[in-house]
Amino acid sequence: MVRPIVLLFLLCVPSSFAVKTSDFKTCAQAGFCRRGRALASRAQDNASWKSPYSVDSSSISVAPDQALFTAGVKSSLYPDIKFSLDVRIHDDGVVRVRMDEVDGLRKRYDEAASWALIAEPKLSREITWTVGNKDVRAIYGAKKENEVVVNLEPLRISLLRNGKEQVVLNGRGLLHMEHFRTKEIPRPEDTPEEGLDEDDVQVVMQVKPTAWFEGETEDGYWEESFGSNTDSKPKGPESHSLDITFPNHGHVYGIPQHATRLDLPTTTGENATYSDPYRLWNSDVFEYLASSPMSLYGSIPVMHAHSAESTVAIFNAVASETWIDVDHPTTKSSSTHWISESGILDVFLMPGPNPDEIFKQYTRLTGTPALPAHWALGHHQCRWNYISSDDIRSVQKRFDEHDMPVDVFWLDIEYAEEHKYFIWDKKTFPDPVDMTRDVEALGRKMVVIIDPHLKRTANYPVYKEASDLGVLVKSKSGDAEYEGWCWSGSSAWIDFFNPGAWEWWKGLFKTTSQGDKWSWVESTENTYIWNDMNEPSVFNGPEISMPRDNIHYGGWEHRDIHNINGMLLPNLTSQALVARSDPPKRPFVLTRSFYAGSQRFGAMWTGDNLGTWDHMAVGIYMVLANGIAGMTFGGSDIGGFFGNPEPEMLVRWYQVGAFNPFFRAHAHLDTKRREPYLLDEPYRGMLRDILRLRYTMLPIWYTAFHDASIYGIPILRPVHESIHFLMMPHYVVFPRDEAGFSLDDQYFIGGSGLLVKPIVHKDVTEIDVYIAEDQVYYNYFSHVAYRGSAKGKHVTVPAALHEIPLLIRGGSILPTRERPRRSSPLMKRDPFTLRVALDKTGYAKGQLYLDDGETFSHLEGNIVWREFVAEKTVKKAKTIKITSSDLVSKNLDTAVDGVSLTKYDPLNAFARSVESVRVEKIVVLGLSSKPVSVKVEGGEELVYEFTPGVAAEGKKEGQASVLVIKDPGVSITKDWAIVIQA
Ligand code: NBV
Repeated sequence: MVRPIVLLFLLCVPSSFAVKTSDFKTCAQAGFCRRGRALASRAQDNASWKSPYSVDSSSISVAPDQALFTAGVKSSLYPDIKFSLDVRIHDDGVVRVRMDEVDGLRKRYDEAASWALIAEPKLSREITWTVGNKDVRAIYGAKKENEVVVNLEPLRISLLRNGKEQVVLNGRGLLHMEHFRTKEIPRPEDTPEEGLDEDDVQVVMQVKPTAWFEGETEDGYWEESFGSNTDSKPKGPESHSLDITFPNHGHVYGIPQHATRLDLPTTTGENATYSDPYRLWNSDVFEYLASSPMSLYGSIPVMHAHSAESTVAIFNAVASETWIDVDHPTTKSSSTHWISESGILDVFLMPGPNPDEIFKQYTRLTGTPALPAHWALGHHQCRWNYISSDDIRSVQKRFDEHDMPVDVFWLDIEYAEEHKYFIWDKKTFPDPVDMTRDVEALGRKMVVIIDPHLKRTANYPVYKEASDLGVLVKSKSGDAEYEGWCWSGSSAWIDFFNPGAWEWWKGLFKTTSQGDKWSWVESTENTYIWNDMNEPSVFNGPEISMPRDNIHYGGWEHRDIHNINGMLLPNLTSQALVARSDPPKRPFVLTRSFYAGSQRFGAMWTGDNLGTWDHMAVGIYMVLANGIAGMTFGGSDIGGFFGNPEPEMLVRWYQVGAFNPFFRAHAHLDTKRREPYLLDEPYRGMLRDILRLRYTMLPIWYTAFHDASIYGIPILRPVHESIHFLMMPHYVVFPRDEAGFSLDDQYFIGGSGLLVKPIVHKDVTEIDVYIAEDQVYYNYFSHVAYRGSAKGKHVTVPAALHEIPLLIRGGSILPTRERPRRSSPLMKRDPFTLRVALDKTGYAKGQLYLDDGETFSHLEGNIVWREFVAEKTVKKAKTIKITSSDLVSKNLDTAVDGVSLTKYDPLNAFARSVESVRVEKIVVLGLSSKPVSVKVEGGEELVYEFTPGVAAEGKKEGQASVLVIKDPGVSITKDWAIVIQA
């Protein structure tokens, strides 16, 4: 049922079913990008091109005892303009380079890093700079392997490892920081332009661009129009650009979010895949393309550069619109060019030298992904819109009737009266608290949407209070509230940069009355939040967003902060959810817009995808790219937001979703209902199996999330190397295997050893999976053993519609819970199964992390964290012993919130509460012969079944042997050993 109010707003969005590219700028339509690219092509055409920027050697100052030096920088273009440079080396080897304009006509925005970083990084005390005539340099690292060199004239900064350049800044001489200037005085014969006041014309500096470098004309300096919108650009030109070269790395990844491959295709050079640079400008792109460098909802300016020798990464902490050109001048090198509209230059160089170290370096800067509540890893059922509280009840009933597990029901914007978020539409949701209680009764939760636009009407308390507090974004005059058009009609936006908004926003989510302040008494502690439209999306704004000359707290223009604006809403909302209960519970906030550091606040999804095979595929690459940039808790709308997927596509899409960290089905208002129980057989049964599979694997997912929250390792890892439990994406897992550097359609789940290759094409019955090592991999379902090769090998894995290509890497132990339940909280006391997949030497290892799944008491040591090891005992080589022991974290420098988990009491309150939870089955794959005895050490003989392996003729693969040990009677919290005597 579509009510009239909805129809009204549907008219506001384009009606065709393909992106309207004309709604969004190309580089050529953005003045500063055009200028930046033109500068690069002038440089390319000029063999004697030399950067005009140099360090003023008389100004170099080295901080005593610290790896920090500052200097003045000059540009031969504008001798009167001063810049400052500061280069510092953190105690973990990360190098930070900052450049700003000094004593300029205005101040440049310099706070982007402060929103992304968790703390001011500590500088190394062990490094000293050597100041020479031509350069300033520092050598550091345990083996003195790293070196930073700052060449003075022209300015060029490089980071070397073992004498080889890893990253070079301004090596191509494209560095440019457009200084603030005053608009040129009009010539007497010209009519003074409207809006030009006396101040504008008093100070006249040399404003003509320096032709060889800046071009002939003032291209788009003072005002720009796009469509029907005009950007008044009161500060004039202030962009900066920088070339960042990776002379020894042929692959670059990251800079999400774009709908493209993980190994970033080129944007310049002869065979460029795309003609425009990658754009970072958080945007609500309606029906986005499945392959494009266009901006999407979130922006993380983080790039990894990789080669078989090393990995290095950069984080460019800029919040304004940024375009990035990517090229590979040779197959072994990458060159990139970053062009940003405003702000200072603030670039972090992460030396690696491998992806594992990069993740640690990056998460030390911006934080680890928050450990979500356990239920958040379950299956989420969403739709725009469930139309009433009875609709929710009946959907819940039907899931239960069909034995399909689900943890969360979601409500989109139509729950809110006139799209006044928080305020229930009582015609359709007369009893919101009762409805939520009905959902809670089965351990489930509700997620409700709260968009950032506030309907401008005095009878809406949230708007009224925000307006009274003066915490709304202002229009370009700086005085009046900005008014734009969104779902709620005439709307205003909270300025979360204003600290005055913070406590007030947190108060709104209290479920009890707060006196004269409005609070959400019609919600419960199981009402969680979805933040959409936070780019922000503004229907009548330029490029469906806010005017760049809008004013935020501190007088900053929207252009300066746009890409971080979206992260503030989930930041404050997650704090609000923590603050509403005592003891606090872990928050859940889904955000569409994000920036570096957003991983601290919750999950993201890839927005309004289409129900096409291409979109299904690109969703995987996007989740991987977001993951390596820290935003690990991600997923795409299952089924595609737009369209009506045929049953085959829907089945495949659920298979993809079940192997994404965030597993949510969602659909547009105009689509047909497609809840999994609505499908006919055999599809319905297939969907039930997939949902159940996800639930059996929740212990694996939760352990992986815990890893990520501690170590900063992405949850989806495009494939992996070492025999230890910390593993990653193909280039991360096998960093030396060139054949896998572009692989993004198969990946490992956390450190579990599970390798999955979801099917994203129609009519597939089998598929090639790449195994990068000489190791045995087992089919999760059939136990067929595939043998890889040190040179890399493709194996063929069955993939009919009901089958998911899912392999267990030899050497892994996987904990699962195999009793189907309606929701994950109902599984809390269920027993575990351990799948032991022996490697070619008869060894395997795995881990299991458990806690109460909802509070923060895990930070006080209320956890169960076990390591399982299966190995041949030294004395009796024919015995395999599977042991369970407490896992002690070995690397604690990224401990959560400063709480070290090195030691925890194995008899802590949580562990005691689950000590009766046992292992009900152990499945051992790959034993060479039938055991003569299987017993718990020091105990009775156990019941077991053994099915011998069958080697396939002429091939190295065949059916693995399977030993099933029934009910070994051991507790999941205790130490024990099971001895398998061959
Ligand atoms: O709130 C309605 C939708 C939502 O369902 C979707 O997931 C968001 O990405 N929302 C966008 C606004 C309108 C989209 C056409």
